[in-house]
Amino acid sequence: MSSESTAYEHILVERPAGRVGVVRLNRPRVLNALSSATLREIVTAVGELDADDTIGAILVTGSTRAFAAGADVAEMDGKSAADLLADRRYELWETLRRTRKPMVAAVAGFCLGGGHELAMACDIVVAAENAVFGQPEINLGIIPGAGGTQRLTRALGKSLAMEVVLNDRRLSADEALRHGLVSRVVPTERLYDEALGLARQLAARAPLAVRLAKQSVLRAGDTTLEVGLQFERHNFALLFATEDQQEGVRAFLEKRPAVWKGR
Ligand code: CO8
Repeated sequence: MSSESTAYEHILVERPAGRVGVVRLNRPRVLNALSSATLREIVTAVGELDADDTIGAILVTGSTRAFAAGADVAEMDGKSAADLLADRRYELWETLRRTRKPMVAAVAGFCLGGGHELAMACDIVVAAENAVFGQPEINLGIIPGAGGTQRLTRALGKSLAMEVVLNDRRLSADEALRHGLVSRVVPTERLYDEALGLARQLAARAPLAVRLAKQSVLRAGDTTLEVGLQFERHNFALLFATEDQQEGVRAFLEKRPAVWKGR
């Protein structure tokens, strides 16, 4: 595995073979709490990987003990409503939402508050058996502020989302799997390899089709069925203008693996 050292302070960015970029949260002393600086680094790194033609998928992960235990509570001390309203972090979350390449979150240990919102901002979540998901903001007298009430309700339905958000109900990896918050649960020691394998599979697929597939699936969560179907149909037709579509059909008929160009 080749890796590249970076100038980041709170995260590590690696480029293992297989067109995958890895963003690893690296603040072990505070369970990878998402300080403003950490979030900025994550979004910068994801943006760089998203713009890098040699990368096809992005893996976001933490440590075995914690994916991320939430926003950095120490930073909240003394903050006013005006500070929060002026906070540029919302733009960072928006930037993350516009990432074109598929993002896989590999989650072990605590995945709470803003950490949980970060995982939910990714496209696929792979959980280790020891993962714990939750939105404990209510204990601080606040509520989730980076999509928790919205994405969680879409994933879990109203009743369970209410328990999680209003009453700090924590979900185990198996519960998260049962409710569709994650797509697979793996032994904790296998998490990185499994998630990396999945990211590599995504990275090996036709890039333009992956991009439009991601956009189409995301659209399902925020529009009517009619508009979503139109969006899908448009993207479906658009892909017939690509070289990769022709290559995909030809390769199938010639019984050989397709060679994707991302054109
Ligand atoms: N922020 C800052 N420090 C933290 C955080 C955090 N979120 N979580 C843990 N730490 C620190 C602890 O203070 C402790 O530091 P120290 O050793 O100096 O005392 C160290 O990490 C280890 O933690 P614990 O000793 O508490 O470890 P435990 O195993 O006993 O407990 C828990 C682990 C259950 C995760 C516990 O640490 C905890 O409850 N943490 C706080 C979780 C929380 O409330 N998260 C929500 C924060 S609010 C939020 O996320 C709003 C999101 C808004 C969107 C914007 C996001 C950028």
